[in-house]
Amino acid sequence: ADRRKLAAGNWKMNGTTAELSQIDALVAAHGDAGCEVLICPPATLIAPMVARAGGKIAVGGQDCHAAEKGAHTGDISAGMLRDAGASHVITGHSERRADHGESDADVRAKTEAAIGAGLVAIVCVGETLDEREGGRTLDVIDTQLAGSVPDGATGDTVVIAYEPVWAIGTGKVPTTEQIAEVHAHMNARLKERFGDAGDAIALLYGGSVKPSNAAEIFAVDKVDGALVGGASLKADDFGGIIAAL
Ligand code: G2H
Repeated sequence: ADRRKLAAGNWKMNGTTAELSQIDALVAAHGDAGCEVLICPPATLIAPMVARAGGKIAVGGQDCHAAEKGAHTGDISAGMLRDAGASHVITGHSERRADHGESDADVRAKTEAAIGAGLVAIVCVGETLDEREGGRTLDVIDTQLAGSVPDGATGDTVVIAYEPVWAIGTGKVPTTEQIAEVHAHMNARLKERFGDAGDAIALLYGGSVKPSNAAEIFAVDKVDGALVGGASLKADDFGGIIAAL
């Protein structure tokens, strides 16, 4: 199946209105890139970023609540993200799993809510260093995929990001063989469960992607793009990654 190519930036808890100017440079240089370009800023910047991007770059959330609305102080629903102009939302990022104790069931509920609201969910999975060294990487990926990805997922509703926890913000990057092994495994599992629709689910790699290693990573079979943290904060760096895809 044809899988979409996506360069996604995850600003995490970085950025104020002053940093919205990064969008102008990205739009100017890469608004017509041959891949989808997405930035997931803090929720406070979604609406102004949508306005500034003028449809040239997609904007997404970093998390959503599983419920549509109600007494959940501080939380934001998928429908609210959509209302603010978002087209995507990240679910199950390892920082949410670790900092907020999100389980696979939580991530699945959030992902269902996201799809229900018309958003594309970028579901994150990945092993810790202990799990990799214990030879449990593929088992962990299987458990997270089975638990976090809802029934009925398709290439239009879900993207999977493989982010080895030990490679996030550390500068450590897996070998291309390690990335290839996990991506081939994920594609096979998704095909098993969802058939052709599963084969169409795009697979991103995330964890210390930068302009200098992007081309090598994008050359790996079944790597359809990247989820980029630190290097997405500067338009020059993110532009270099987009150009490599
Ligand atoms: C992994 C990634 C973005 P970084 O979390 O989701 O961050 O590129 O800074 O390692």
